[in-house]
Amino acid sequence: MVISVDRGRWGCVLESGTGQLVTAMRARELGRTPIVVGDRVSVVGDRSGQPGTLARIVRLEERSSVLRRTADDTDPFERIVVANATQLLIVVAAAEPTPRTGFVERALIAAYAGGIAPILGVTKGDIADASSFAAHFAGLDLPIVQCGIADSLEVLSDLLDGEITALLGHSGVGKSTLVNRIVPDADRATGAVTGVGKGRHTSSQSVALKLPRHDHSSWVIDTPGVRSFGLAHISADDVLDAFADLMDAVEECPRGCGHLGAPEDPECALDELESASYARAMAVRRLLAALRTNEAW
Ligand SMILES: Nc1nc2c(ncn2[C@@H]2O[C@H](COP(=O)(O)OP(=O)(O)OP(=O)(O)O)[C@@H](O)[C@H]2O)c(=O)[nH]1
Ligand SMILES: [Mg+2]
Ligand SMILES: [Zn+2]
Repeated sequence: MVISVDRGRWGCVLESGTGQLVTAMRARELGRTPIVVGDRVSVVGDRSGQPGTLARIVRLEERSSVLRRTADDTDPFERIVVANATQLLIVVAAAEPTPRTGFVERALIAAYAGGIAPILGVTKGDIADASSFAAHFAGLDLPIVQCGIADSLEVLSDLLDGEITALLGHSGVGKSTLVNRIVPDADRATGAVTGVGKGRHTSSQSVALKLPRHDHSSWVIDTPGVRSFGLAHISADDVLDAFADLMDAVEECPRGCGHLGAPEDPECALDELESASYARAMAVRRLLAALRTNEAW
């Protein structure tokens, strides 16, 4: 498993034997194939992990999930943020920086479209109350956990068990601070937010860290703060795919339905749903509307 990437060097943890950490380069035959944190790879050559040794990545395994983003919504160039994550912990601060619904909506879209289960994590509950912010996302079956420095991490810890969880959020929301609490020897650098409540982009690389004292193999992936989150190439159906009940319903939609409801899509079958499915459909529609706004936030 690739746990770090830095200027043409991949840090890999071997699955066989002792879980040795080796540094590897990408074999020439792989060309410029992107290899990202979370990827499963085959490594040959010197796998001792001794200082100064360099192994070779010769094969990239098929990915079970991908979190993708583009610089903005018109950018044709997709970047894979992490591979094989099973969960996405979308981290927002109750304040400093101010939470933005648009960012969370975009992160949710990327998670659903990428086959990754989202969780909303709220930090800095000690300086502001984020309950009205979190209420925007009711209806999606989205777990919402308080995980600031003043909160117990018991609930989050249960959610992380046996999973590969990538953290995603603006700079300064407290991702690395949280990772240091979850993995006490992670030693991730953290940086105070500026006077205007913006992060300093302290973390510049993604790193996967194994959780201690968990029965099942559990990982968290700290990522650099995102500035923009473009969603080029994601369609309404990619998002609906994450919701079996909604996917069934939209089979009845007219061709080309964008599922937004009236006035754009007056005959959308999501309008016919009832109770919890209807609530979920309306929450997903709010996400789809965010996808239509065509802005990187
Ligand atoms: N009051 C308060 N401060 C917090 C909390 N969590 C983190 N901080 C502070 O917020 C600042 C930013 O934390 P980081 O962990 O560096 O944030 P990050 O999300 O990793 O930022 P980038 O690496 O830049 O993306 C630091 O000064 C932390 O001490 C919290 O729950 N409450
Ligand atoms: Mg950080
Ligand atoms: Zn429809």
